Amino acid sequence: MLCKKLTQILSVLTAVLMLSILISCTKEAPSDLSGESIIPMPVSVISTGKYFKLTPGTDIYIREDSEELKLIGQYLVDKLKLPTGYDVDLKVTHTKPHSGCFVLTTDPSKSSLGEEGYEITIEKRITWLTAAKPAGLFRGIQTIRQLLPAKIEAGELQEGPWVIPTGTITDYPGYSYRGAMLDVSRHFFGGDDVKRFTDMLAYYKMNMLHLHLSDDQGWRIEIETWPNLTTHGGSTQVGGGKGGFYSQEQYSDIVKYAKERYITVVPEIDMPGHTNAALASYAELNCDGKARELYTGTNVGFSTLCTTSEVTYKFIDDVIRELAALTPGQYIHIGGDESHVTKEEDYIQFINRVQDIVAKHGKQVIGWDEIALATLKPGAIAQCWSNVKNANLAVAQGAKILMSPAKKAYLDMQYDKSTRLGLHWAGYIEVDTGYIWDPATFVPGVGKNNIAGIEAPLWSETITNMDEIEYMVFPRLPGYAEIGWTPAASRNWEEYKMRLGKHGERFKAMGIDFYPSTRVSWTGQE
Ligand code: TNX
Repeated sequence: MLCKKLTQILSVLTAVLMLSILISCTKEAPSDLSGESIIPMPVSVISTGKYFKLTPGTDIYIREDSEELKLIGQYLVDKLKLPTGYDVDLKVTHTKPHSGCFVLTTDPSKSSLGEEGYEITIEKRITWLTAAKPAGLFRGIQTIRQLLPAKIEAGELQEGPWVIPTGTITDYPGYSYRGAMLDVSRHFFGGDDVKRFTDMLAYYKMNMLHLHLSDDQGWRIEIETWPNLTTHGGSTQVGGGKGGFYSQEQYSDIVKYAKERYITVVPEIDMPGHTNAALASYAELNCDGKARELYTGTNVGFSTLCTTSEVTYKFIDDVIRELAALTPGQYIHIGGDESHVTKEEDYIQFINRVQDIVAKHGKQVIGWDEIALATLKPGAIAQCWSNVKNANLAVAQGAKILMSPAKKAYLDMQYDKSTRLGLHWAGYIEVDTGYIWDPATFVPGVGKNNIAGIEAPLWSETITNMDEIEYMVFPRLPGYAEIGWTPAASRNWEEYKMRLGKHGERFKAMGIDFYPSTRVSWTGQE
């Protein structure tokens, strides 16, 4: 009798145990690929309902023995090795991959994916990543990172399991220019900070890093023919700190780091206004021949190069020549904003001449929207930040527009009245405000065909260190990345905020000090 009861109890217990194992297994193994929180949202996701699991034997296969593919493969190896503790190897081979492996292939017949598109087919045994070009493989790796548990981003050993739901993702960007700007002039940020910033852009598939290298408060890039620009002009910053600058070697190291992440650095030398640091370094750049004092305040619009003097153009020719030699990308940004003390006719003549100098050194011009007052050269891009009339003027001249409307896309704008960093001259930009807009309809008369893409600038009058950069950049940056990548018809705040909420854990795993906006519910937050 007792024995029978015991057997009954035991069998109930076994059933409960089995059930809980089953439940915990399903929990450990997400099997709906289309329910994953990928940012930017891919163009197409098809779920096949099973899951792929990394194993201690997981390796990365590449099919071509090229330095470029090896670097990409190694990047994925490095992302997986430490947190999983698995001995992940890079294998250059055509042999059949074993279970748990990733296979990375470039396939020119997939040209419809474009320069940066990719396709991921996740099967139970193997994950296949294919792209027409290496850049596409790199973008696809970011998706793979986001498909793995958030702790894959932790800098130390974590517990598995490491699973990805099966299915197929086909993905490519809507705009070819998707970037952010870092102002390293108002406050200087060293190479390591810029690299960390670059990694953040890479994670969200951005491809352009605009560095604002000169302004009234500091000149940050070594120019060998005009050495005082940095020794004197780079010696301070807003608030009077010691400033700093990049030697050409240090700068090249940043450019290389970005290039390895398929990110193009766009260097900006702001002129003819925003030039006090240069005017303080060389007396001959001033119309009155007198060097200015260094400036550590935050006013704008008070400085100008002497646009009517030939020395100025010799100076610009030297600067652009040296900068172009350090720049593998096609663009040089010439600023051109807020030249309030330059006469309009002088400004126009100046911008026209500087465009010729940039062209002579083999590069294309980007400038803030005011440059549309001049005669834009073919290929020039006007960066629309404030004046929509200028954007229309630029389009009328056949130029493309880079969309950075301050009201929507300025990372230095405060989230709300209580934000202790940043400015609010263009308004407060909560995370939803930053997300809910479409570049292709924002300026009447400027449509998708006129637009090169989108850029979110971080001006640094109030930003002094990496923590503060992170606080202003996150959680807004992923939204700008999505606007630049994902078709407008697939973007919806209510849905996006759920995905963003899940990225809170990723920010934490990466040690990112983000603003925990109350408009998003952050999962994994105590
Ligand atoms: C306007 S945006 C500026 C910058 C300031 C910024 C502060 C633009 C082209 N010029 O000089 O840093 O506002 O938000």
